[in-house]
Amino acid sequence: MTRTFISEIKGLDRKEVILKGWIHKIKSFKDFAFVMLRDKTGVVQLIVEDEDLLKELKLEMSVEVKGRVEENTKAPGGVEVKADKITIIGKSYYELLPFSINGRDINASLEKQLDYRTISLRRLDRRAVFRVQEEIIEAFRTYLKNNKFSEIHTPKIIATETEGGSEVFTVNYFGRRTFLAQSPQFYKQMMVGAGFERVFEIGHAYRAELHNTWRHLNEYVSLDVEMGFIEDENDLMDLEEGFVKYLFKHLNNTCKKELEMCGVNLAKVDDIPRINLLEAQEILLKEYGKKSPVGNIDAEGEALFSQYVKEKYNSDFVFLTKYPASKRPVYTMPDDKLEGMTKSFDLIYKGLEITTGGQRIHDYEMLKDNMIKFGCNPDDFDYYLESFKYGMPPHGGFAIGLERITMKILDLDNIREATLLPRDINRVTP
Ligand code: AMO
Repeated sequence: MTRTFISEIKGLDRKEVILKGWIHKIKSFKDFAFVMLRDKTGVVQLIVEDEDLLKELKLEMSVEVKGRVEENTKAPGGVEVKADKITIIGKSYYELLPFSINGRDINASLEKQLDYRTISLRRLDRRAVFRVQEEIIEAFRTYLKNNKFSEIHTPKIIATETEGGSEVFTVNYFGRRTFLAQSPQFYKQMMVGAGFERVFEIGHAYRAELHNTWRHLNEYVSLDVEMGFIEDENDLMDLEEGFVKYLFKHLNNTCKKELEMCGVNLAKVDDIPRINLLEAQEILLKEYGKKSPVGNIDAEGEALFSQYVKEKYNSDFVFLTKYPASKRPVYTMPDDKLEGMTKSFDLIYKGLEITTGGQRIHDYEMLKDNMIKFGCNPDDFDYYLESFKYGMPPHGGFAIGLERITMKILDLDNIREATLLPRDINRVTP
């Protein structure tokens, strides 16, 4: 007899089954007990009468159950299993669980939940976050493959920084100073030029952020896209808007139970407003008296502006466009109509930046000149620049932070809740 998953027992009335899983809850009565058994697909009620066995059972042990399925409208989910034999196959060695796995609330700090990550993930509501995250990735991959994108995997140990700034980890590579990739930026562009035309990557990115905030990690998953032969950055915003629409439909189809568990209702996404950064700054000043830093909007401004967009356009999303060249990396394409600005954008979702993107400089001479203007030595980037000598097409792309979009979709308060095993300034274990 092979193992049956809990999700498969409905409809097997009176059949013998073998189930495997963890002891989720025990409710004892005079002559028997209801033992809730949990596996990756759900929870089912077992009826256990063997008193000696019941004395041995402890929450979270793993067990194998041989029993008979009984459909019963009074049982949770309309089905239960009369257990004939339960074998303990994974013993427990704890005295007290660190927190509740079967209760409505966990009643433990986020730090404690992360310290005991494999235990907190046993909670259905904590694991639901990662079921949703898995489907975000699935949707990203399917949507892009349907649009002729190829999946690539690029190195995370790299010779030069790609995003500028000081947020870069160094790696001692056989005595040579190298870096952990802040993003696959250069390689995704190079692969467009190598003939793939349209590429995407789902991979880790590293940022040596010195601060501990609700929205920053030191290692995060970047959903990267790069597309050749574009007209301008609007093609990229069209692509991302199409993805978000597809994603919400996909999640409503595949994660109904998990969204419900997290108390989330995902409304259909309409067209996303595209607003020039300077205009957004003026609106912030006029409507909220909020001053913005030169060429940017800070976290408070992002939250206020989202509020404005929600009221005016009934949208949780907004593209901010045309950031100044001084605030964007060296590879960003300047805007030919707006002096000092670039063909770039951010996507803000419920008050948080979840994406940066834009058109890139594809002309070899122009890119080399821009590097000099930015104070970089083009020789350090020869491996990157080389690919621009052979007819690099106009191109651009964007990157979505996986944990950020997961956090916002599920209305979580801290990015670590949407990270399986977070790396932050204080944490490198588990
Ligand atoms: P950027 O640096 O803005 O752009 O990063 C893109 C997106 O990645 C996420 N992100 C982070 N998430 C968690 N913790 C962090 N420390 C962190 N840093 C960034 C955010 C952000 O919007 N190469 C460009 C993208 C491109 O133009 O294609 C880049 O990396 O969601």
